[in-house]
Amino acid sequence: MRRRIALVTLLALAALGTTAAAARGPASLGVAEREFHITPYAKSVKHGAVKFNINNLGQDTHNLVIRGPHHFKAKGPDVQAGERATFTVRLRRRGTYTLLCTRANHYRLGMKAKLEVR
Ligand SMILES: [Cu+2]
Repeated sequence: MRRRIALVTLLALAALGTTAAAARGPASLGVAEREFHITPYAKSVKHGAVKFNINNLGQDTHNLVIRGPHHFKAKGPDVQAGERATFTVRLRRRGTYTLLCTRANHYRLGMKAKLEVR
């Protein structure tokens, strides 16, 4: 019985969290890209909609692909050297995600970073 009450409380808290996030709009996360690194400006974001503000500080075109739990994958735009772009994605599940660039061999050269979704 006590376990059931705890579960109901958890569900109620989860519902509150979702409503609050929807009211605020997407969280923003800056991401710098250059040869050959991806640098998110925070290590974690709250689950829900996230607006990635991508800044290509390098000399090559880069993109932003997001991989996450349960085969989640989202592909953002190509960003030309010196340009910025935004990419809004709903990250519904908590867990460890990977931000990467899939252009040419950039991933193997090091263009990947972890992002925790809490
Ligand atoms: Cu790249």
